[in-house]
Amino acid sequence: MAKTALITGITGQDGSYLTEFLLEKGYEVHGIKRRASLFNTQRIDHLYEDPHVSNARLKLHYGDLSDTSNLTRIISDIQPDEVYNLGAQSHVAVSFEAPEYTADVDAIGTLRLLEAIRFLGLEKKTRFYQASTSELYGLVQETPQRETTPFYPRSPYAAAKLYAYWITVNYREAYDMYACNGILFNHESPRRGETFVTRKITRGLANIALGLEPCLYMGNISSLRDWGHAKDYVRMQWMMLQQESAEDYVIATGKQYSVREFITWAASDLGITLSFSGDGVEEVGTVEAVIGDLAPNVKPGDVIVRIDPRYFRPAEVDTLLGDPTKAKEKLGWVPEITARDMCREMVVEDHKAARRYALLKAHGLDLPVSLEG
Ligand code: NDP
Ligand code: GDR
Repeated sequence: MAKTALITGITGQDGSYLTEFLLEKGYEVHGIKRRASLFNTQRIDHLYEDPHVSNARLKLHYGDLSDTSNLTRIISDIQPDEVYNLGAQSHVAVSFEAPEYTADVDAIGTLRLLEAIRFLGLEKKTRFYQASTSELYGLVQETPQRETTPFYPRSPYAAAKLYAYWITVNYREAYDMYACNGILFNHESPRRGETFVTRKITRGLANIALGLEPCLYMGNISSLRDWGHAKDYVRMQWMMLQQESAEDYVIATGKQYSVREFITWAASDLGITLSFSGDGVEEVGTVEAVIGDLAPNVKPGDVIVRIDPRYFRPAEVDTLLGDPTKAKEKLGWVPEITARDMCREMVVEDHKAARRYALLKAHGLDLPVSLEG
């Protein structure tokens, strides 16, 4: 019998890669999507089969992590073997603007799912994965961060995820549920949301290269992150649910780079040599040289990166570096894609998109490029 999985957040970056992965493993995959006024399933459209086909293995349900009865009904109907709770208001900066909503969805939403599983008597059948985060470490107490490093959340998002982390541990201990936390460090891909820093950079610089945007406006570019590829990380989410006992794992690469370095990589993938000068909000990125034909609209001397304090956060997480030793030793997991290669892949995809857009523009179809960051 094929296993059945339920994924919250199926329309997001990780949801789409996990769906691909589970379908390939033969699972029947159910996903919860939110009702939106525009289509929001672009990341999984390539996987979606005509629902009128009787053996379709991907099924979508309308729902929301803020809606208890809806979650309970979906879980009751599906009786899943595995639940992956990836749904969240996942943007740290946005959580300062919408703290209560973030707490409701990211913290209480997790409780709603766990309680639905328990209430329906599925606590011995259904395995539960919680998308925990390196943001829990916030103001870091130890470097590198591992499973035993104390938490110190620095945002409403991280505080909400702290509750979700502990309620998952609590349901494991109180009800003997197979429930575990993946403490995942930042992971990216060409499917990353456009307002997270890596994608903002690759998309912004590709647009600048083709004359669609004048300049990239950034926040704290000294910030240090441990970036991996989402494809490597969803494999680990599944592995965590296939063990004899439920445990929590740090998933990271063990390597750290600054946002400034990532900008330099992305520029270089477009043939642009960039140098940074100035301090604080006065810092700028200036073009030194351009080689090749990927950036016809950029020339030496152009300032294409500036700092805009609006992207600074009320409380910042300056540095994160994970220690994935436990995942390597216990599960044999090793990340296969480096941050540098991932950056290249993202630039290639965003440059393709920018070229398509520039072509439309050249033919009089001038759609607005969103400059939101
Ligand atoms: P995304 O922001 O790409 O996706 C979030 C998903 O959650 C989307 O499908 C979104 O739907 C859905 N969602 C948002 N609000 C609700 C709600 N109220 N009810 C139901 N679904 C909702 O995130 P990622 O794929 O990058 O991350 C997946 C999970 O992993 C998140 O929980 C995130 O916090 C966590 N995480 C991510 C890391 C990363 O670096 N990517 C690292 C560590 C943890 P819609 O498409 O309609 O917006
Ligand atoms: P993060 O990711 O906050 O770590 O959360 P993000 O890519 O948003 O920021 C990383 C770092 O870059 C700095 N930064 C900027 N960030 C954004 N978004 N835009 C900017 O213009 C900018 N300039 C500098 C940030 O200040 C920060 O230090 C992500 C999310 O996916 C969470 O859901 C997840 O839990 C964590 O990663 C691990």
